[in-house]
Amino acid sequence: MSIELESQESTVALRFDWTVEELRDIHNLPLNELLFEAQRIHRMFHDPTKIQKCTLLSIKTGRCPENCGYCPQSAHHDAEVDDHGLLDVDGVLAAAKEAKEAGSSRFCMGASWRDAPKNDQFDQVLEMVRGVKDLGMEACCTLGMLTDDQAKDLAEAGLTSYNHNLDTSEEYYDKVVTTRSYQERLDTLQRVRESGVSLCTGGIIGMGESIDDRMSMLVTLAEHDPHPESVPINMLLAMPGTPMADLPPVDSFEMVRMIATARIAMPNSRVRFAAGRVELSHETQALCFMAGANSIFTGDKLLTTPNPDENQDEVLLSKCGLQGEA
Ligand code: SAM
Ligand code: DTB
Ligand code: SF4
Repeated sequence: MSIELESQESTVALRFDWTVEELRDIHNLPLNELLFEAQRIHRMFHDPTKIQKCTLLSIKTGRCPENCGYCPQSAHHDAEVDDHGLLDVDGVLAAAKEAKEAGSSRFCMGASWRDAPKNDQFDQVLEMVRGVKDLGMEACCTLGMLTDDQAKDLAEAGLTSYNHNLDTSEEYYDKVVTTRSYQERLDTLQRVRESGVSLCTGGIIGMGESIDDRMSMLVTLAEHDPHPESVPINMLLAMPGTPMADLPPVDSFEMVRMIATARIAMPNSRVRFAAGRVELSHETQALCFMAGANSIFTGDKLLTTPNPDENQDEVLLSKCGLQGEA
């Protein structure tokens, strides 16, 4: 199945039936060929001088009942995070305003829940979403699994996008987390889609998975029709106290290849270079932008871990001649 989309330069088929073999062949192209193809596709759908700046805030941190092997917030591991319950609405909106003043166009609120709560805490989250929208920013949440009704309520509050990552391939999933199934993840994505909120879903590289696992995850992401509005690609931050603490760092060229392959598989999605920039040189990050990443998290912190500081990011974007989206 494919759809021909007109663009200014030519047409390209948006495909929902990629195979692991096809994506592996793309992923393993000589680097110049891969980057050229990714850039060719990128420019058909996106302004190559623009980048989306998103700011994250952990609105509820730690003590999560899930056992995701990468995550410092899981109650199953001994990682140190500053646990706190749901932040109050005013504090969250003050942080959103600050992010906007620093040039961010999207505010993403993350909570360490297995599923979004069904009490007044959920009403407070809805109020946060409305408040962020009133500031003129895009609002994104990541709260764990949702019911149909919760997805509808978030849509009514004006939520722009819901983040819910597949994290890895279906085949590798039980090496990463066993307290929930891949199908549960897909079901929440389906509910979000039916509510009319756009999907933000991607994954992590560097958890011991194979290249084929990464390609398999991209195949599943790209089976969504339309493709997810945004696709975050994270490099594992191997956090002390988690079962993945001792995994070797992923080679940065693998991140470049992963981003380029995601760009080619899902041409009009935003590909976000999410966690992991803090480890990389400006040159490597520039290669990731060339490979088709057109969204980043800015601000000094991701959820619980450091992000490059804002001055450094300003230098990076200015060296690359990239401007934040309005
Ligand atoms: N509890 C919700 C959930 O799991 O959907 C939302 C928050 S959760 C922290 C959001 C995403 O952050 C995860 O799906 C994972 O992809 C990413 N993440 C968490 N810890 C990470 C780490 N150590 N390195 C890279 N990415 C990480
Ligand atoms: C995503 O894909 N990455 C972000 C966001 N979506 C929620 C989170 C990264 C978290 C990194 C570890 C931390 O700071 O706790
Ligand atoms: Fe909980 Fe989300 Fe961390 Fe998994 S990734 S342990 S669900 S906060």
